Amino acid sequence: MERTEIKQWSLALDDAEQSRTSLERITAKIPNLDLTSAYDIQDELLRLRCDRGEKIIGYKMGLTSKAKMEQMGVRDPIMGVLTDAMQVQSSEAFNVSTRIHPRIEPEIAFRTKAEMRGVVTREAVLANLHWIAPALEIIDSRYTNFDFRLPDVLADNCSSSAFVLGEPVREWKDIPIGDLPMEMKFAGVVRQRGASSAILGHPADSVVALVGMLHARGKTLPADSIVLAGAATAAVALEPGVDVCLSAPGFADVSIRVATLPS
Ligand code: OOG
Ligand code: MG
Repeated sequence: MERTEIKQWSLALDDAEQSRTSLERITAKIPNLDLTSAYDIQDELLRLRCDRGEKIIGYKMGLTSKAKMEQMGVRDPIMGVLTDAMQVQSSEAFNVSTRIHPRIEPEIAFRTKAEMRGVVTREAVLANLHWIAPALEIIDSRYTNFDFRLPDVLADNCSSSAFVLGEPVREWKDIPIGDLPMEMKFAGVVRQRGASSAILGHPADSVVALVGMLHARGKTLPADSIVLAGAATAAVALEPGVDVCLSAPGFADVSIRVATLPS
């Protein structure tokens, strides 16, 4: 794809996000959009955000569980970039009207220590962590009806929108990270129930996959990155006024207050 076209699509996606107006997936117009161009659009999109002062603080993996692959109809894991502007504090209210059609999903977050590159093992990932925390990710596709193919979602920075981290745990050796029950509640009622094993068999393997995917693009995972491993269950649409909470044994509950629409 031509440089000017890469720029145009990144501007269109950025504008969709800022104006909260969805657009038709790119592949409806360009059915053979290749993955390299898709990642180039993602890179350009991040450049626009960084030009506005945002800082890259980590990465997210997506479509790493069967539940998500089935929900979205895309069967390949994807990676996107997290910026500081996407992080929401549990104490703040999240206003749904600042997004197009936000959904929420239960995740595990890692904070890595040293830079990682190339082929790494699960053990190497687990030995290179500052902490592990439960997390809620709010995704918001810039495509109408969340209708996308693999290249579209990559171009759209994998529907990244916001995330809230739970209390980090530094001494996690006694917590079964690889098979952790996870429950996402809406106003106290369980809406999704799953386990961290749904995330590529073990959520640390999602970091392994991320480092491999970055390597394939000539990149490394920087030191001190936050990584969201991918949702353990399908995502659920946020509802104004309905608070969402994620419980996982060994961790404090993490919740997000969802504000009602402004008048
Ligand atoms: C793509 C983002 C997927 C996950 O955890 O699987 C994702 C989407 O569902 O719109 O973040
Ligand atoms: Mg996710």
